[in-house]
Amino acid sequence: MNGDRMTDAGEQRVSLERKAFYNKIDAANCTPLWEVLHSLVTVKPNTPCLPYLWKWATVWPWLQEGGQLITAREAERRVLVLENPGLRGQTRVTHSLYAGLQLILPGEVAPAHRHSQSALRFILHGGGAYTTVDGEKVTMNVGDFVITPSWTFHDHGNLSDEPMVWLDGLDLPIVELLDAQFREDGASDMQKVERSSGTNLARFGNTMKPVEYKARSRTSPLFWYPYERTREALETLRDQDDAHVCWGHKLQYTNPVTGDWAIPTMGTFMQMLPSGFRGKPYQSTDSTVYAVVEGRGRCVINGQAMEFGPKDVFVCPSWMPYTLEADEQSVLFSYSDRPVQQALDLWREKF
Ligand code: GTQ
Repeated sequence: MNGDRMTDAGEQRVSLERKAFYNKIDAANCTPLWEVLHSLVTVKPNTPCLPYLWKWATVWPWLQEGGQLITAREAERRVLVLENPGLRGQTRVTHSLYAGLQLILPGEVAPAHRHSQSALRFILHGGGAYTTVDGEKVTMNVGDFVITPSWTFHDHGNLSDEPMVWLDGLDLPIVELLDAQFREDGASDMQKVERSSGTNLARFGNTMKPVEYKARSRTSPLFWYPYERTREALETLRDQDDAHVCWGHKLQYTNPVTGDWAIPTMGTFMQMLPSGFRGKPYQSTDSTVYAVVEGRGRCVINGQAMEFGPKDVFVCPSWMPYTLEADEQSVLFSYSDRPVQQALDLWREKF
């Protein structure tokens, strides 16, 4: 034999010997690393996640149809899950995150429960529904970002006369990966309301905090970020600053007390792309879910253009370069697992 080179017969013999060895160790739940090493430790992210865009015009009739088939109370949460085409059957929009569109019809209640998963709500359609988080009730309107921190009781209801739809973002796959799931039903469908809309904003929404405040978790104690304020900030930045070549004007939501992420597992952002904006290619290791608040444009990724308009949701997978373009001034909400990756020194970006 000369180095690694073998005769055909020699190769066949080695291959049979190895197979026999693999079979033998397989019986005791052992397996050879060398057969899988390069698919495990890859040169760059090898995500099964694919780019995809859900048009509001497509899903809105289905949400309404779902509304005829089951009540919010019976469903507990009446949600159309946005499942990534590369991850079908896994109830997730990226490898690490969940997304769904939740419908609440006038007069309906989604009963109180709590779970260790954190949730974000981003309001896409309608107004006047509420969510109560640990006894604090907030009314939600289009463009508002609302947090349900881990292990807080929450029930949702709609006292308005129009259907309401919001995007649910949860860290379900992350909590599943860590086998740290817990859930509990509330004692009654609706929690007793101790404080209402406005109180939360007054306590934490003015770069101040009550002197007696003691943090109970890393999640922001401010859990209602009204669109009005976010939009006003973005308009001022648009008028004052140059747009970033990739992302225009982009803000990240923070815990106002610590300055850290609003939710420890999910980074949340809002950005404005000026009319006519043509972004440069951008890539990062955090697969990102975008929801369109206003405007029209496209996300070009993998040689394809995902044309977006109001209330559409689209996803950009890890490390795939993409560009954002706006034909009209556009406002995009987004979320990703960036806080987790940064906490573990894993996050990278390139542009
Ligand atoms: O509103 O509590 O889309 O528990 C998925 C799981 C929403 C919620 C979802 C949930 C909720």
